[in-house]
Amino acid sequence: MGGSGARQAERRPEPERERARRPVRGGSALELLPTIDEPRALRELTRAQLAQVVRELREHLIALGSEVGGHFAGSLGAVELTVALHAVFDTPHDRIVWDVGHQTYGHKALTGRLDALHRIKKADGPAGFLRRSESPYDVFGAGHAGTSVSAALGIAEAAARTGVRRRAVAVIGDGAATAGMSFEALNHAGQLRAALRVVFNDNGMSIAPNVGGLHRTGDVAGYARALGLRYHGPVDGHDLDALLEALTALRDAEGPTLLHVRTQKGRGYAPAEADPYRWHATSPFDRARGVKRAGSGGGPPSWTAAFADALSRIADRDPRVVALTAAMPDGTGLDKFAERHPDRMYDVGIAEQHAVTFAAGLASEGLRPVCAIYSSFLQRGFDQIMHDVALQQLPVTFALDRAGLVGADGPTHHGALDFAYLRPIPNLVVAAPRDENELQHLLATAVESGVPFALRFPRGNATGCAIDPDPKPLAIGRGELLRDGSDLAIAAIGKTVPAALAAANVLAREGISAAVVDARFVKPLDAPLFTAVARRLGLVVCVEDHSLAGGFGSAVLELLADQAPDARVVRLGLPDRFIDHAEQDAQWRDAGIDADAIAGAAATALRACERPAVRRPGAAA
Ligand SMILES: Cc1ncc(C[n+]2csc(CCOP(=O)(O)OP(=O)(O)O)c2C)c(N)n1
Repeated sequence: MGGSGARQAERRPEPERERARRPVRGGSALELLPTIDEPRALRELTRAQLAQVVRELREHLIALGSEVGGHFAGSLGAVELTVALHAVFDTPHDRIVWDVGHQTYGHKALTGRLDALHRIKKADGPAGFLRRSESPYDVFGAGHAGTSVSAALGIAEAAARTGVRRRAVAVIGDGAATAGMSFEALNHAGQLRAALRVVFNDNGMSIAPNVGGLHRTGDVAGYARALGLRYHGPVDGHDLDALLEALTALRDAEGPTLLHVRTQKGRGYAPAEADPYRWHATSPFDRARGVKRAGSGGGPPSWTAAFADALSRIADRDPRVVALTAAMPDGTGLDKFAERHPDRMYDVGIAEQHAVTFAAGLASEGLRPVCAIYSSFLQRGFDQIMHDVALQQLPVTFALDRAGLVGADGPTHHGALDFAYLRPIPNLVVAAPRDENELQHLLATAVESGVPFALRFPRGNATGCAIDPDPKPLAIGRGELLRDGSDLAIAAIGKTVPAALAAANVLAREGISAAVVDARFVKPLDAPLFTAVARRLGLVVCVEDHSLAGGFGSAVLELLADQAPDARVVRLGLPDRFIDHAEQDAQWRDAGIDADAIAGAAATALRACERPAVRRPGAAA
C-alpha cells in the first residue's frame, strides 16, 4: 500500500461504489458507509445519518474481525469517537494523531480504505497500525505507544510558527497514557501553551486491565489541570450527540485542552465487551458463538509459553526471582507465570524505560529480576540498560520476545536491532537459544550468573524438542559445533540454527560438506571455536534473523578480522531497509535466511572461493 494514499483517498467511481453496497459477508447491508470515501462526506450528513454510519461501521468491523481477525476491541470502542472526530474536525487539514494505531480500523474505513481492510496486515494490504505513506489521513506513523502527544504538540507548534490555522489533536488511550513520553509531552504542552488538543480515550483497559496511580485514582481532571491543561469531561463516548458537542467545544478551545472520553472496549460485540482482554486482538472467529478459530492450529508450544514455563520453574527454586512486564502480561507469557507466583510479577504499564531501572533497583538489593519485554519495545530502554544495569553490573535478565521478523505487525514490531544495540554495551551477556530446551538452560544461566544478561527468542511456535526436567546453567560464551564438515561452516544463532542444519542437508545432497555452528552467545562470542573453524575451513557463512548492520555476522567479522584474517565471511540477515508486514515465512524467504536461501548462498560462496583468483587459505587441509 506504500505511497498509494492519495490515490485511495480519491472518490471511487460509481460502479465500484455500487458494488461496495453489497451486503457484507457477515450479514446486514451497508448503505451509507460505502458512500463515505472521504471524511468530508460525513460533514454533509444529518445527525441521524451519522448515527447510521456509526451503526454500519460497528457492524462492518465486527464482520471484518470475524473474517480476517486483527486488532479488534479497541476499534469497536472507538467507533463513535472516530466518526465524530472526522465529522467535527477538518481532516486531513486538521491533524488527528492516533496513539499506537491499533484502534484505527474505523479511521481507515472512513478514509478511503474500506474495501482494502479485508487485506489488513497481509502483504500489500493496509498496515495494522498507521503509516504516513498509506494515507494523507495517517498524519503521523505509529505502532509503539505513547508518541501521539509529543507528535501532536510538535504539529501544533509548527502550525503556530508558520502561521497556518490548523488544529492538532492527539487521541490517546488510558493505556498509552502510562508511557513516560506521554507524561513528558503533557508537561511540555502545559508550558508551551500551544493549542494542543488531547482526546483521552479512557476505557480502563490497556491490553490487560490498565495499571498505575492515575488509573487507580481516576483523577484525570486533577492530572490535566496540574500540568496546565484545560479539562473537559468526562463525556460518554458512545453518546454520539454528546460527543459531537464536546468535540466541537474542543475544536474551538484555546490553549492546551484535554477532553476526557469514557468508552467501553469491545462495544457492540458481547463477547468482547465481556472479556476485552482476550478480544484486544483476535484470529478470525465464529461470530454467532463468539469462538475464535485457532491461529496456526496445534503444533509445538510457542516460544512465549516455553519461556513462561521455564521462568516459573526457575522461580520455584529461587525465591530471588521476580518478573516484570511493561503492559504485556499475555504477550510475554507472564500472566501464566503470575498464576503460579501471583505476588512475584509486576506490570509497570507501558513504561519500558522505567521497567529497566526499576529492575536495576530491585537487583541492587539482591533480587534477580527478569524483564520480559519485546525486542522492539526494549529499544525504549537502551540508556537504562547501559547506565543503570550494565555500568553497575546489576544482575538483571532481559528476556526479549518477538526477536527477529514478526510477520503481520510489520516494521514497527520487528525485533531486528537488539544484537546491534546490546552488543556494544560492556558487562552485558547476549545470547539466543536455538530451541526451547536451550531457552530454559540459558534462562537459568542468566538468573544464576549474577551478571546483566539478555536473551532473545522469536515470535511463533518453538521447535517441539524434548525438555530436560531441570533448567541448568550453561558455560557463558561457549557455542557448539553441531555438525562437522570439510568444505565450509555455517554459523547460526537462535532460530536460524535449525534452518542452518537443514541447509547443510541440502548442501550434502549436492556433495558439499558443511559444518554447522550454533554460536548461542553473540557476546561473548566463542572465540576459540570460531577461530578454529575459520582457520580450518576458510569460509564461514553467518546467518541471523537480525539486521546485518551490527548483528551476529558483524560480531564474527570483528573477531575473525583479528584472529583469522584470511578466512572469508559471508553474512546473511536483514537488509538495511524496513521490512513490510507479511507472513513470517515470506519475510524470512525474502530476507534470504530460510534453508534453501542459506544453502544457495553457501554454495555460491564456496564456488567463488574455489576460483583460482581468490585465495582461500586453509581449504586444502
Ligand atoms: C512501547 C510499546 N509498548 C507496548 C505496546 C503494546 N501495546 C499495544 S496497544 C497496548 C495497549 C494500549 O492501551 P490503550 O492506549 O488504553 O488503548 P485501548 O486498546 O485500550 O483502546 C499495548 C500495551 C506498544 N504498542 N508499544
